[in-house]
Amino acid sequence: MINIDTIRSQFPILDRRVYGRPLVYLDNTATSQTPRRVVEAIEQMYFNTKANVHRGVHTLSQEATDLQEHTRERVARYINAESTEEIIFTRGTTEAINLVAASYGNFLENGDEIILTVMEHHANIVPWQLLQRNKRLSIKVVPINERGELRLDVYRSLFTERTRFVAVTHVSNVLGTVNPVKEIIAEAHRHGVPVLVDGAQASPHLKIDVRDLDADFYAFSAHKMYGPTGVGVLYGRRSLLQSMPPYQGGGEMIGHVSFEKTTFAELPFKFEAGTPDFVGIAAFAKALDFIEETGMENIAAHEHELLEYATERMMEIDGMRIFGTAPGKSAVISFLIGHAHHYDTGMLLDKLGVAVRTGHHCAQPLMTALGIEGTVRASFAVYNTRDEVDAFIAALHRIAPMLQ
Ligand code: 7TS
Repeated sequence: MINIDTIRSQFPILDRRVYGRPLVYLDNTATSQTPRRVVEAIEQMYFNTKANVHRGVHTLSQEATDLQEHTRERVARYINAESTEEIIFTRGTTEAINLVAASYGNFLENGDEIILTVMEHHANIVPWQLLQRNKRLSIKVVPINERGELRLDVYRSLFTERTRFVAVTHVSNVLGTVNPVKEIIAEAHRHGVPVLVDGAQASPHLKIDVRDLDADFYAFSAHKMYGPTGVGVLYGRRSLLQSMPPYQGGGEMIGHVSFEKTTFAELPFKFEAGTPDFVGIAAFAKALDFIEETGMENIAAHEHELLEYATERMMEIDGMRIFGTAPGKSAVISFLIGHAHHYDTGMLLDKLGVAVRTGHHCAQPLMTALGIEGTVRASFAVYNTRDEVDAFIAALHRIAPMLQ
């Protein structure tokens, strides 16, 4: 059980008003809000401990390095990685996926095939398409059924002897579907094919265990997990990371440099060129503290309750269409009211203090598959309340007649 008042008191932004009304923040899928302790950690670091990591003999540099490496240990524990060597800090999920595509992509050859799904975020589509500039690679796409679940029968049928990689989202940022990634990975491994899981929408809401999933790569962003912006994580299986060439070149990632020959640093530093966002990385540990203290089971149970309640009440609205009805889905509700434009709905909700996202949600192929241009999306985090759902529903009742 959670104490919602204690939780909300840690998020000062939740007290603000929009157009004179209390903010109802339902855009958590895009980014979550940040508890005070994370912002304080950033301030403390700038005021007390700002020094570049891994470079100095001096005290501040060592303290900064320790803070960064502490977060690496916390992240490894959070996803049950075997070793901190498998935790690479990036700018976010997008950069983590680009890293894998660019680096592992070197192993792909003309005629090879990659399997993606129709519900991928552009971040897990475009990096793979970029590889097609230099190689003749084909991309095969797993479709969905009417509830927004992946067609696993089709997935299984897509493998050929040229399949070299599978990249799939754990949770859809539009439909909320939680994909059976363990099963998806097991199937790929039967064909000797590695799998990247885009965990951007899973890591804030589900317990992640990369060893249980047997994932080869797992990518996520701190800013969606009550953490700071500008920090992401790529988990990679050690043996794969060891075999892969560096992504970017620069400081921190080398063993020895000469103009004749350069050697690279050990893992994970081989993939961390240049000065990282060490302040953000240090503060990210406080966001993980917040999640662990609150308890992932409590977070999931609370969000699930809000999802059920909101879904049920939304059906009161004439013409309500909800996209994504998979059992056990995550707390994301994409919808349209009759034939009203998603943008108009979102703008009117904003005027009533309710923050939702509208548009294609960086998932245009999914919109095409659904036969729509975009949706309105309400998404929940641990600090949302039933009262906020009531305010959201009241706002929908108010605007629905204006939109018909
Ligand atoms: N993958 C998924 C499934 C996502 O939902 C997002 C961001 C990303 C990757 C990219 O993450 P980033 O931190 O590197 O930007 N999704 C959204 C969204 O749904 N609305 O705004 C951002």
